[in-house]
Amino acid sequence: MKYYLTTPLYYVNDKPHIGHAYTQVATDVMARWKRLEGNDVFFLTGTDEHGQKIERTAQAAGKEPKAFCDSIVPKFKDAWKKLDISYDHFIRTTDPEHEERVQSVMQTLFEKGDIYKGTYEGWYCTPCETYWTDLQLEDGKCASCGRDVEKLSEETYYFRLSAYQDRLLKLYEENPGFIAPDTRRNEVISRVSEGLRDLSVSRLKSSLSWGVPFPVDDRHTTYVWFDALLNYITGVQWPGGERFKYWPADLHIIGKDILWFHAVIWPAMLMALGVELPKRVFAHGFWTVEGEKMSKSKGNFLDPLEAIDNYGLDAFRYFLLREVPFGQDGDYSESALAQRNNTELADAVGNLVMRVVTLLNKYTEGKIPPRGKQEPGDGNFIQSLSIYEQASAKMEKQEFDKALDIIVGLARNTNKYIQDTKPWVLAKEDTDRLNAVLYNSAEAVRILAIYLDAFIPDSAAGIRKQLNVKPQLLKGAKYGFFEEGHEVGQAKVLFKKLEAKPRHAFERVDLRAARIVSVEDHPEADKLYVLRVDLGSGQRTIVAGIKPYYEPAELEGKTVAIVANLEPAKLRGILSEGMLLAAEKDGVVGLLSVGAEPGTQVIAEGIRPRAAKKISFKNFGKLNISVKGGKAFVDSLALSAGDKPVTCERVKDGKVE
Ligand code: ME8
Repeated sequence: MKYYLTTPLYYVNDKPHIGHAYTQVATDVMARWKRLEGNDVFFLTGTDEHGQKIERTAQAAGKEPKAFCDSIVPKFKDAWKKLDISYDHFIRTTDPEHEERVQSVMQTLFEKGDIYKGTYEGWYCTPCETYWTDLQLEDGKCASCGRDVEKLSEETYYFRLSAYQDRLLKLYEENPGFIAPDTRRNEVISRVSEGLRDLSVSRLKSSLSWGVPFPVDDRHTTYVWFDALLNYITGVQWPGGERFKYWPADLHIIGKDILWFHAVIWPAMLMALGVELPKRVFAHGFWTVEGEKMSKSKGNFLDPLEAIDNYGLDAFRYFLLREVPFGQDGDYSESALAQRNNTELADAVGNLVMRVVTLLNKYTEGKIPPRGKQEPGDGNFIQSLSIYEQASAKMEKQEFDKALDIIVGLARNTNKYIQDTKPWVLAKEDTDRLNAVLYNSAEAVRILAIYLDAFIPDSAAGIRKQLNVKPQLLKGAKYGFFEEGHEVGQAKVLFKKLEAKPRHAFERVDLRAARIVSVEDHPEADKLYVLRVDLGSGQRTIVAGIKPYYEPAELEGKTVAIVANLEPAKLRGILSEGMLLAAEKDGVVGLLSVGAEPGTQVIAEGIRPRAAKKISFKNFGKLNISVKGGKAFVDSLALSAGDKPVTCERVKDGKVE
C-alpha cells in the first residue's frame, strides 16, 4: 500500500531549532515505521520561501530574497541529514514547477468564481504571515504570537472560504480521525461552527513583491500561505505527474500553531479544486526549553545540532518522542533527556544487547545455539515477543510515547527473563537448557532491533551488527528466525550514560537591567547613597557605597545591572533590596551599564539563569565577574541583556566585587 506523509514547509528566515527538529523526527519515525510495514512510502518536506517575512529578513541581511533563501536552505538540509531524516523529496516553494502550478490553481479558482476581487481592511502579522480582524486581535496584537500587527487597507483578491463551512463541518463529522488530537479537533469544529470569513489571497505588488505572481492580475502577488499549502499536491506532481499516485496524503504532521491553515483552509482549497482530501492532520504540541518559551533574547535557543553533539543522535531522537505524549506540550531539559537515556536506552536496551552478545560469545563460541530444552515458562516469554499489534495500534494514532513504552518493555522483559533463568548458572549445569535461554534471548534482541529501527535507526543498525543480521521488515519480528550456528559479532556499548552538564553558578543569579530613578544621601553614612531603581515591573530601594565615585546627577536616569535576587539586608538601618554591580581598578570605580529596557534579564553566553531563590551575598561573591575591554564577563562568558552587551565606561579592565 502507498503511504504519503508530509511536514510543514519551514520558513527559511533562520536556522532550524528544536521545534522544527521535533516535527521532522516524528514524521521520520512514522515514515520509517510505514516502510517497515512494507508500504510504498513517500515522505515530503521542504522550505517556505516567499512572503514578507523572508523578504524583510533578506533585506536586513543585504541579500536578494532568492539568494538569501539559497544560503539558508543548505542549513536545513544539513540539519536533516544529521538528524537522519529519511525524506524522499525536498520541495522549495521557489521551485519553478511549484510556482507554475500555484499560478494555474489561482487562475482556475478565479475562473470558477472561488476567487474574487475586493478590498481588505484589517491587520497583518508578518512573523505569522496571518491576517486578523479588529475583533480577533488580542490587546491590539497578533492573536497567535502576540507581536505587533500592521494595518492594511488595500485592494485584494479573496478566496471564498465562507462557502465551505458546511462541507468542512461534514468532513470533520464523518471523519473523526481527520483532525488529531481530539482536543484540537473540538477547537476547530467550534470555531468553524461560528462561521468563516473569506480569505485574502493576494497582496498588491507594491506592498509585497516576493511571491508567486498572481496570474489573474499582474499588479498582485499570491498570499504566501496559499502558495505554501499547495506544496502538498505540487510536491507529488499534481496534476497528472507520476508521483500523484501517492495522493491523497495519509498524514500531514504539523505544529498546533498552524492547525487552522491545515484543517480548515487547506481542505477548503482542495474542495474548491475538486481534489481528493487528505486523510489526517496531526497537530503536535510545543516545546519549551528548561521551563521557558524559547527565544533568542532569553539565550535559550536550542540548537538541535548542538544537542546531538552533546548527547548523541539517538538519545535526542528518543527523548523527543518518548518524553511527551504526541499532541501535548512538553519541556526540554538536559536532565530529563539524560534520565530517559540512562534508564531506558542504556539500562534497558543497551544492557540487554551487551549481555546477550557477551553470553553468546562466552558460552556458545559466538554462535547461535540450537533451540535446546525449552520449558513451559519459555512459552510465555516467547509469547511476549509478539507486540506488533499493540505497538502498531499506537503508531496508527501517532502515540509514539506509548509505542516506545511497549517496545522498551520487550527489552525489560528479556532482561528479566535472563535474570530469572540465570544462564551463567545453567552454563555449569545444563547446556541444553542454556541453549534454549540463549536462543530465545537472541531472538528477542533481533526482534527489538526491528522495532527500534523506526525510532533510532543508528542504534538499531548497531544491534544488527552485533548480531550479524541484515535489516528486516516488521513481518520478520516473529520468533524462530535464527538458524543454529549463525555467527554473531562482538559486544559493543550502544548507549553511554549521560550526565546533565553541571550547572554554572551563574544560573542562580538574577541580574536585571534597572533604571536609577532617584538618588539620596544615606542619613547615617557618609559613603552610602539610597537609590530608588525601576525594574520595569516596579521599583525598589538599593543602598550602595558609591558616593565617593558618583555625583547624583551622573546616576539619575542611568540603566545599570543589579543583582535582583540578593537576600535583602539592612545597611545602617535602611533595607537594601539588591546590589549595583561595579568594576574596580586602581581606585577607579565604574558601574556596569545595560542598554536594555528596565527589567530585562542579563544572561551569559550559553547560560540562562534560572534563579528561583534568593542568593546570599557570600555565594554571589564566589562568582568571577570582570570587565575586559569595557565589556562584562562571568568567567570567559560575555554578559548581555536583550542582545546588547553589558558594559563599563569608566573601567576598561577590572574586577567586579
Ligand atoms: O509555520 N515546539 O513555518 P515555521 C514544537 N512556513 N514545534 C515547533 C515549535 C516549538 N516550540 N516552534 C515551531 C510555518 N515548531 C509555515 C508552514 S506549511 C505549508 C507552512 C514547528 O518555520 C511546528 O511544526 O514557522 C510548527 O508547525 C512549525 O515548526 C512552524 O514552522
